[in-house]
Amino acid sequence: MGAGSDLLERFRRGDRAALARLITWAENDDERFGPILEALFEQVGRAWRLGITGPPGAGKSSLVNELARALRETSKTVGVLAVDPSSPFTGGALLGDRIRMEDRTLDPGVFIRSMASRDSHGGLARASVDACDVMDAFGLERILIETVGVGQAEYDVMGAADCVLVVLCPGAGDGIQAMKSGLLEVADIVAVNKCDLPGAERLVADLEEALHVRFVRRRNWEVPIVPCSAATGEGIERLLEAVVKHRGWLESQGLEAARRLRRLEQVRQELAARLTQHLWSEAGYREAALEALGERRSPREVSARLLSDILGEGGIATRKAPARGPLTPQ
Ligand SMILES: Nc1nc2c(ncn2[C@@H]2O[C@H](COP(=O)(O)OP(=O)(O)OP(=O)(O)O)[C@@H](O)[C@H]2O)c(=O)[nH]1
Ligand SMILES: [Mg+2]
Repeated sequence: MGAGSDLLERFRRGDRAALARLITWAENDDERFGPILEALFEQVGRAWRLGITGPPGAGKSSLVNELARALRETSKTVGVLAVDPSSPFTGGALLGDRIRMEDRTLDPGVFIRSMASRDSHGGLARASVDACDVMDAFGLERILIETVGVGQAEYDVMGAADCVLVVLCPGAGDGIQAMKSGLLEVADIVAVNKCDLPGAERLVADLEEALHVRFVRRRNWEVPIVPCSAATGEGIERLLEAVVKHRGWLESQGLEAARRLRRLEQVRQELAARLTQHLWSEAGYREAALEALGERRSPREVSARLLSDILGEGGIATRKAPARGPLTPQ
């Protein structure tokens, strides 16, 4: 891994091009990425990760820009990851984000990266976590992850964050709609952006009601609703205060344990993805399934048969790997 160790050395010296290259490797699921992440992993865990999601056009990028500016005023270094699952290439939306974040891009204390995936949605979530991990290991102290909150892929991406900020704005649907879409369920903090526009107060009131009806308290964290405006700068300080307060709360609840549970979920997803991939493309189960379907059997029956074949005599379950401990050298 000659190229890899050279890259690692440059990364450790603080070379941003090396950081960018590593994220590209993560994005492409390049085989050189794994060993490097492993070598860096001891450095991972110092950064604070804030996920920012919400409907299209709510002002997520504008808020990220404002939050990055405010964080830079407190001398924190900032990494920004804009994840766009819907755009397989660097399309118009991402270009728009780049332009809006332009005033941050000249600052060496800020690293901005857009990411999209040609791969499955699961791949995107994994690549986002990987990208956050390398930014963390690079020494960036605050990581802002932006994604459009519309589907499962985006929620999976939010699984990388310590704190999820849901951005809504007047005109883009009311609080009930946000609740129906499941957005509020992932929120640790709700920002009502564009409070310089009419309708913001009404939205805040709607949300307060919605949050009280269904999610009176999530565990013992009360989700704050913060009116703000990325355009005027109003409320940005209060937003950051809410983030800091949430961090304090999470630490009091056991930050390490919470992070480990998230890692556990990542392992589960990774395992499921790799296992399915293996069964499908290497172990011949795709063909077996296709054949059984040709005999007019239901998908449920076909999966049950395949599963019993996988887990049966000579299959995974009889190898007793878990009892021995999967990570114990044989
Ligand atoms: N009046 C007003 N306009 C805002 C505010 N924040 C953002 N905008 C405008 O809203 C539009 C969308 O802002 P973005 O920051 O791109 O929103 P976004 O949520 O990142 O959008 P996507 O990434 O495309 O989903 C832009 O035209 C912004 O200038 C605000 O606080 N007040
Ligand atoms: Mg955006």
